[in-house]
Amino acid sequence: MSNKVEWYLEFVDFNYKPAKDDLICLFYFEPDQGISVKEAIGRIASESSTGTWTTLFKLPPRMKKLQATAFHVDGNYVKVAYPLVLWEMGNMPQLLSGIAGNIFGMKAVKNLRLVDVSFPQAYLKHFKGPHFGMDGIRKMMKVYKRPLTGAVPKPKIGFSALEHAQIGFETWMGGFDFVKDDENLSSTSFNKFEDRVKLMTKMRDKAEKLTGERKSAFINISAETEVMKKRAKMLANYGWNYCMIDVVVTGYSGVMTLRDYASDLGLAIHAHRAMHAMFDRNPKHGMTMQLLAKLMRIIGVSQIHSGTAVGKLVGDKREVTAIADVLREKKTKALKGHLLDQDWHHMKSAFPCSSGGLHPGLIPPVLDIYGTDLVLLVSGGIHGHPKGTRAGAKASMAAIEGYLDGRTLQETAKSSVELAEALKKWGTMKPK
Ligand code: CAP
Ligand code: MG
Repeated sequence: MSNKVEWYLEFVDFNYKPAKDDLICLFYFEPDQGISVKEAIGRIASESSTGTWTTLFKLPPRMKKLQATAFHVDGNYVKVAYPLVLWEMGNMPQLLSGIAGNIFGMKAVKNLRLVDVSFPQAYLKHFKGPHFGMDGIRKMMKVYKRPLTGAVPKPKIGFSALEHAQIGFETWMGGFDFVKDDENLSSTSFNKFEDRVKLMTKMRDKAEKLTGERKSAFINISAETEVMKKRAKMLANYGWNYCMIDVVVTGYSGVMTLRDYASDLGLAIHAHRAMHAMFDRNPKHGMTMQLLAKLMRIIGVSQIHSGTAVGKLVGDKREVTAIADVLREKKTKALKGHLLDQDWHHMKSAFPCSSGGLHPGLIPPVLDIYGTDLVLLVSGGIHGHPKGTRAGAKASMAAIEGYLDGRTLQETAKSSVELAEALKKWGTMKPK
């Protein structure tokens, strides 16, 4: 037996040519003091695939075929190829236990960030992706040329089910398509899920009758998986076409189960990303938001929060654009340090959802970034309107219409009192 203790360098090969079915990961890494680049990337490839910290007494014969290979380094970025056979098909948690697992706690790396993953068709084909796609959702809502619009009743939690539904009614009557539950509203003593669904149904029917438009809601079913199924069933029974899930906190398995369950009931899935900033905010460590969005498109949500670049929460224009790309395109093009090439094959598109600190004055810059294929949520920015929710929604709809007609906010405000009042209160301020 040799005296060799470590075998990390066996996981590095700069001449390696990835196979067509390899899964490629792009990491940002910073070796700890005293650790060379080669040692660091060897550890990343090793610990995320087949290796451990030391050489072993006995190895089964297939090890070479299973191991990952760090094959390309560019500054602090490394690409690692993983053979398909390492992975269980259709099992997203297993994949993340490898590529997003132990390696993030290794002492040998000071910082490590999983930037993107390029999935081969052979892996993707075991997932269904979104059930409706952006076209399907537009058809369902009968909204074709403008962004879909929605709002969360604010304060975010505190209303009774009836008060909530009344605010919802005002939101719909102002011209919005959707009313959204807030991420921390599920079923509380003062606003029970069942009561909310029943009252929202009544208000929705009334609003649809009065406006002649399709109205819907993202009602939050987040809970234990069996409870989510029950809640989704109830939504379908009451004629809803959407459910909402806090996808990070309910977890990949829960979302995977609900993807099929909700689709069978005819429900689209609105994915809220609460908790994402715990792992995607530090640009040097964790995992990127564009990758979370990608994983959620693969599993099959219909839309996911993607940031505003100008609102109250983190996420700059580059990130927002990358997220929109991985959700909407048929092929995502590589972007240095941000994205890898991705062909989406059979998978339908999903909507990005821009939300957080928006008001009518910020609608033009958001649409400049996203174009019209998005779900736009303006919440505090309608309920804080000097004349109330309905006027706030009208102001936002006017801002959108004006933008699409090529008018400035000021020009549009001449024919919309509601927009004029909104601009008087907020102008184009960017909240913090
Ligand atoms: C927006 C929101 C959303 C955030 C989530 C909130 O309300 O309801 O949860 O948009 O962030 O509670 O902040 P406002 P993100 O429009 O009143 O800010 O979309 O970035 O995931
Ligand atoms: Mg919220």
